[in-house]
Amino acid sequence: MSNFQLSPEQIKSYHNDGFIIIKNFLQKEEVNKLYVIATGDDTLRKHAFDLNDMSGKKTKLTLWYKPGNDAYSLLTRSHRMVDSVGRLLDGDTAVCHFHSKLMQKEPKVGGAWEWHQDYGYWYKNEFLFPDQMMSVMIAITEANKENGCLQVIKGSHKIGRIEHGFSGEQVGASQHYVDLALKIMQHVYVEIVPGDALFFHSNLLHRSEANLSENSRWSLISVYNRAANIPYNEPSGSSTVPIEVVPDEALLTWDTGELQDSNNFLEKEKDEALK
Ligand SMILES: O=C(O)CCC(=O)C(=O)O
Repeated sequence: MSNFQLSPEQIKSYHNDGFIIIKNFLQKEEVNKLYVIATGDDTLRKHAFDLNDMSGKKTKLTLWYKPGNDAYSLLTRSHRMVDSVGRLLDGDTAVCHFHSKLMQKEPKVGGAWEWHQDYGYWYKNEFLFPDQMMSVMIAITEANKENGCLQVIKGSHKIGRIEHGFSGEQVGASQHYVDLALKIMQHVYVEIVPGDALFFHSNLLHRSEANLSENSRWSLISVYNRAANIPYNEPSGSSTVPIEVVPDEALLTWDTGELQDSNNFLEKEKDEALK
């Protein structure tokens, strides 16, 4: 999708609902290239860790802070991503990359995520402005109800930050508030196909169920922040470094490949912060 630009209606939907889905955000060849690189990527595998859900099922993920010239980062740094995020975030300082993660929800074993707001995690990093933070999920494989696609509560970002407590190795939002939200707001299953993108606000309530299907559910989630939204308790430093934007064609035309150790990975055993 060359020269992509969000429409005023899409921007309005994001503010009303807390999310937008952009179909075919990536071309088929782009998502195929990402899939081929991701499934053979030794660095990705080396830095992957498991996160237990409440029932002990494991979700595998690899998280890095520093975008480089690997295939995932060329997408994260692409004009269409950074420009879209810049149109959705509050504020006017530079768009920065906080972190990206490759979610590897494997058949039969891939675990669930409890209802949470991402800002439920990031609040403890002492970011002050949730409207200046958001995530973009890119489907690398199909995501549907059977393999544990993301679920969201439409409009729940307007509630503001909800209290979070520990839930297994994850952080979960107060069930009482989730139940109240579900009384009046729509529960949406985000069923998407490879190349589709979901842009969502840091306070949008979301969850996913375990992957009980025969198929993997892989996705790339990149998190963005405004340069002025300084985290006072976040050691990586990445979230206030302006992104060096690359053209949309870079993913297909540049000589690119796997992640590098220089991407600065989160190692679960060394670091308590999971996001
Ligand atoms: O990929 C999923 O199933 C859920 C991921 C998620 O909720 C998150 O990373 O905040």
